[in-house]
Amino acid sequence: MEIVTETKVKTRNRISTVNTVTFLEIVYWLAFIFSIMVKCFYFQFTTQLNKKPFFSYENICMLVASSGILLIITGLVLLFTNRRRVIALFVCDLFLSVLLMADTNFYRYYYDIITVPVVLQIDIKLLNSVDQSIMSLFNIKDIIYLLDIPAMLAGAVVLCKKGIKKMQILKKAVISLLIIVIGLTSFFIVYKKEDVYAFVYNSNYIAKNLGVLYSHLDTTREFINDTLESKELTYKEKESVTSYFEEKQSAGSKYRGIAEGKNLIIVQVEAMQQFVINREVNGREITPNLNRLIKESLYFDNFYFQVAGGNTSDAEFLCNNSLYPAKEGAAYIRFDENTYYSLPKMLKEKGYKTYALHAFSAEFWNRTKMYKAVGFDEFINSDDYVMDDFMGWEGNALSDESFFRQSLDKIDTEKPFYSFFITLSSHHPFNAFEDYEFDAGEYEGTYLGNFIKAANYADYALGKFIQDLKDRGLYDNTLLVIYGDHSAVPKHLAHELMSFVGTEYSDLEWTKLQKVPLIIHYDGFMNGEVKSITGGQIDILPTVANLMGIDAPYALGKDLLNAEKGYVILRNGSIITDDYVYLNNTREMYDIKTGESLDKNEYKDEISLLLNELNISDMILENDFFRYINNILNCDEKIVKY
Ligand code: GP9
Ligand code: MN
Repeated sequence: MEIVTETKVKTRNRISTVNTVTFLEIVYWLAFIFSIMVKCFYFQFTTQLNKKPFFSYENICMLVASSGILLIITGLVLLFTNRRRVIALFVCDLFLSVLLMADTNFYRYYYDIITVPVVLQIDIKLLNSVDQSIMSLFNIKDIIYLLDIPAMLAGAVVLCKKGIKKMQILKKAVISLLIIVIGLTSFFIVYKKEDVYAFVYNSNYIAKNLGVLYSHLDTTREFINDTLESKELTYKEKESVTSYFEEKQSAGSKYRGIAEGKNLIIVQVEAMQQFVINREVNGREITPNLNRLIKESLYFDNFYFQVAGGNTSDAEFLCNNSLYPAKEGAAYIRFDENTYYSLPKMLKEKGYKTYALHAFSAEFWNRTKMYKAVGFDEFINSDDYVMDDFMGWEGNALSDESFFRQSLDKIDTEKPFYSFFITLSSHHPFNAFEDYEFDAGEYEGTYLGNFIKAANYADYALGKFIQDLKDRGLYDNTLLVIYGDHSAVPKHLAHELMSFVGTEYSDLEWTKLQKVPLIIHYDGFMNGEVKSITGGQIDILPTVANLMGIDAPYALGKDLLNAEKGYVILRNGSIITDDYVYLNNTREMYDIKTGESLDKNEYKDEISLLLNELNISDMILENDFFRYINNILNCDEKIVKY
């Protein structure tokens, strides 16, 4: 009798332990789903991909699609056996948390989500160079990504110790299938409603509408397709690229060759946005030297940066090749063995010596390799400079002043030359300028205030450089081009910039602020003229080529001095023209002057035509199109037919 009771008690105890463990495991799974959902939601809003009110139709769609993807992941993890499934769930939690945290920081700087090509281009050694920049992008609230990790770890340990309940294979398969089906159904209900591939692929649009998790799956699928796809263009693709260039009419030849045979100096200025030009703080000009130069130069005041995942390197790429940046990652890293039809190569054909100068590690952005492909004869980098003065970035980068001072001695000025200078001091996060002598007034101590100081310093160094050119007798026989590489103020600090320029935030106003200055100086040429045609960095090559008397038959950009209509296409598929702004993230369209909403359907054909430039550029880049062209360096050569 006693033995029977004891067995019953033992069985009851075992059942109750099993029930407790099952209960604990269910709580564990729910905690996983809840915490990842909260993190995804936080990501969508901290990046401002999605906006308040939280429960708008758009946000609910994003939420449903994200939960769908998360359920699919959960269903798949459930297929692991016993302890493995709890460990797998914890690993999943950890991986997704770290990924979302990295995405957040990456997005704050690059306005994009991390993709496989981006991960493949990370160079751990060079990460040290940007650690301050990365750290400055952290927000204390980002701790949300890590809050559950200790509890989830403790949960996994407890569950593994107590012994996970073995599940029958069939039962497990049914539950997991059910979860996956629910996940797939909720995802596809939303997916069906979205025209995610209308006009052009845009990972931000996808992330905004279907959630960051799906955006990752989508870009990874895209990467796998690209990797498996043949690198040979199909006949149809070759036809579309060749006919694009054949049909692209030269808009005219005004001012052709006015600087023929002269030297060419292009200076790409780090993070120099246009809003500091001709602006004062506390009665003092931020950029007095550039303002003075503009008065004796040709100035473009509707000139946008077009960079993507390659940031500074993309600006260089746009300028020297007149191609769009890569769809994913940096062209400098992914396509460093391509054949390019570049500005240095064109000038070399004319007997110029070509130099790229940048006082930083030669490996950064894979410049050594890429400059060879682009055709620079010499790359003068940090190894070639005496590190005698430090300013700005990370506190250990050569100052722009010293960079310019030393650079001109390294160029053979006896022969015609093209020198491409890339400055460095005014690099994000600008906190090295906190104590810099320029008084930023009410902006003192703010991010924007520090940028204003950095811009003032960059301007000071440029002023000295211009004086040096004059002293050496180079100023009057050189075509001097100065432009900024990309933005300085990230979107999450938009409020600082909006209050500085005295405008209310709107997507349209923010977009219109994404400009950089473009200054072209040539002795006596259009001095003091301001051109307001809309353009971007891709237009530098054809504009400069025309002034230097060179043909640029394979440039995707336009000659800003001959084009009739201005426009700029951004890598994310947004378009800005002289008349309107089309935002591919929101699919909204506005009259650029009045801000009035426009019906995008009325412009559908024009938008598709303009966005075709991105496809042409991608085909050229991804399939190394220029290697098909005979005699690449002979500008008069016709495109070969296939
Ligand atoms: C480093 C410099 C910075 O060489 O060009 O690049 P960024 O971080 O601005 O892309
Ligand atoms: Mn830069």
